[in-house]
Amino acid sequence: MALVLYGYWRSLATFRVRAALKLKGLAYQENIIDLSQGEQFSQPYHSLNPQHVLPLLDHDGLRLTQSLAIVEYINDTWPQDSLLPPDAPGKARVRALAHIASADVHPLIVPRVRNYLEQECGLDEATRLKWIRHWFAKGTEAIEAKLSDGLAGTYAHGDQLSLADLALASHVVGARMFQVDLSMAPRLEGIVNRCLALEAFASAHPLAQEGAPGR
Ligand SMILES: N[C@@H](CCC(=O)N[C@@H](CS)C(=O)NCC(=O)O)C(=O)O
Repeated sequence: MALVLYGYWRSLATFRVRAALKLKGLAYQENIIDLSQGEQFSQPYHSLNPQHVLPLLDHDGLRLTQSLAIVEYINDTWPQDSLLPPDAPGKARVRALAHIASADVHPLIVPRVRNYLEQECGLDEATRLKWIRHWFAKGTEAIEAKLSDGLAGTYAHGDQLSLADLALASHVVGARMFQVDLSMAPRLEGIVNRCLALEAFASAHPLAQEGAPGR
């Protein structure tokens, strides 16, 4: 059985999948696709993922894309210590939290969007940073409100780690990369700090990867 993850140190979506692999105790190889050099558009990677985004997980020749779909695939294939609660309302809540971070916020701050804002819309760096911080702040507010429903515990959904924690950790790590003020979200920060204290999250963290500054 071989698992090959195509990723990049800075990629928040790769962080979600890397942490899931580590939580499940799965051995994998990581192939670096350097987003800063535009390697996602290179022919070898184009032939793997014509959407030109990371991550991609190859499981014995089966190519999987989209971080949340990949995490669910991992969870279905290696079901021990499930990353989804057993009940339908719980699953819906966990997925909703994951989607705020991964589907509503993250797509607004990825390199292709930042490049478009710069090259096609002529926005300078300060305005692009304002855009990024704005969308992180809106998502953070929404997540904090949802976490205040009485169902969060040590982690986003009670005391069991879930798909939501993977997405919320990537959200907070991304927000911190762009120095977003998270003081309005003490619940979110508390949950993510507890996740990041775990070896699986700490070793999957973007700044712990080859190529990250200071490594
Ligand atoms: N919804 C996708 C997002 C994929 C995505 O945008 N990945 C970023 C890195 S985190 C990327 O590869 N960006 C390349 C680009 O924007 O050119 C997922 O969760 O996998």
